[in-house]
Amino acid sequence: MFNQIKKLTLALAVLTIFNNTFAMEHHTANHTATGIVINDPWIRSAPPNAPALGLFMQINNNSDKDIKLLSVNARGYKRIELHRTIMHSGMMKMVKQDFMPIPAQGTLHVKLGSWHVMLIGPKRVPRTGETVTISLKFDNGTTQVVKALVKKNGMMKNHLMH
Ligand SMILES: [Cu+2]
Repeated sequence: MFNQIKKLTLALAVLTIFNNTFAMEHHTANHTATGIVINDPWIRSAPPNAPALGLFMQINNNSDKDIKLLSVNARGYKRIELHRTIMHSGMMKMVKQDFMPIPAQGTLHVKLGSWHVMLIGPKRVPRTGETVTISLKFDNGTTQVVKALVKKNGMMKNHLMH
C-alpha cells in the first residue's frame, strides 16, 4: 500500500514536471513566433511631387529580448532610411539612424516628430487611401511584411500651426 502511494506520487510528480516543461516550451515558442507585432502602419499623404514620404507605426516586442529594426524595404523608392527627429540647439532636426531599438516587452512608437521611416525618391507618390506593401527586417532574423495605409494626419497639421 505504502509503495503504491509512493509510486503514484512519483508518477504525479513526473507528470507535473513534464506538463510544466511542456507549458514553458509552448509559451516560449509562442513568444518567438509572435515576438514582433506591428500596429497601424501608415504613410502620411503628400503632394504628387513630394521628394519623400514618412512611414509610421507602433512596433510591439512581446519577447524577452531587445530587438532592432535593421531596415525597411518597399518597391518604387530610391532608398529607405530610418530617421529620428531630435532637438538640436533648439531646432528640430532629422538624424539618420542605423537601427530602431524595440525594447523587450515594450513598444517603439514610430510617429511624427520622433522615430520615423523615410521613403525617399518615390517613383510615384501613392494617393490617400492606397496601401503600400512594406517589408521590415529585424535582427532576430525575422522579416515582417505589412500594408501601410496612406492617410492624412490632422494632428500634425494642428501641431504645425502652433
Ligand atoms: Cu526623416
